[in-house]
Amino acid sequence: MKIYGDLISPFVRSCLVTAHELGLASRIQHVKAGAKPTEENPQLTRLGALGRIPILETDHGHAIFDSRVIIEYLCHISGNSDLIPDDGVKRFRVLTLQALAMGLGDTAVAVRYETAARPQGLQWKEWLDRQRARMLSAATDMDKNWSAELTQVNAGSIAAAVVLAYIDFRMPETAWREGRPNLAAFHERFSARPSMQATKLG
Ligand SMILES: N[C@@H](CCC(=O)N[C@@H](CS)C(=O)NCC(=O)O)C(=O)O
Repeated sequence: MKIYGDLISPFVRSCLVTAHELGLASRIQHVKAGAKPTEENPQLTRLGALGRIPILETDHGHAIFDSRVIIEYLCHISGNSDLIPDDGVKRFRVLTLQALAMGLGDTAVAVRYETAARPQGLQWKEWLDRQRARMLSAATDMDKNWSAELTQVNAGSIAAAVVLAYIDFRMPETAWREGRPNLAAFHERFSARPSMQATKLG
């Protein structure tokens, strides 16, 4: 199977980290494909109308997206129920942490587009302020309320580690560690995992 996308995308990297954690990495070909906010990439829209990354192409030629569905697919084909547990309480805690982290990722990517891609003079300061405040609120929530889930390897902790690394890479001025010792310690510990090292940015 193939995963299309650029590793810098936190959504692409989350899928690849998941593949490593599941022992599936050798079965996946990573096809480098970029998605710009103002340009269609026909290689991507051939597979999925939205033309966003990541897209997974199965060995049967079916396209699967978005990242959360790809992650669920990878868990499904490997018969793994640790990354997304079956047990109801655990399952929805993990999926909600994943939604929190991916929501932080959506916000960070939107801020990146607004600051790096949108022409100067057209940028919307109040909107940027709100997105930056939202990013810090999400980090505070992770620091305070998710320590049990963040000590495990699951779909939520993978997304959290990857999205925080994206923020460090793209917007290092974001002081998300300040006053958030639990999250900072989580990130340092998780970043040392072989799955993170094998998909390192930069
Ligand atoms: N919810 C999607 C988000 C994917 C996404 O926003 N990808 C970005 C790259 S980080 C993209 O394709 N941007 C190009 C565009 O939106 O036109 C997922 O989880 O896969």
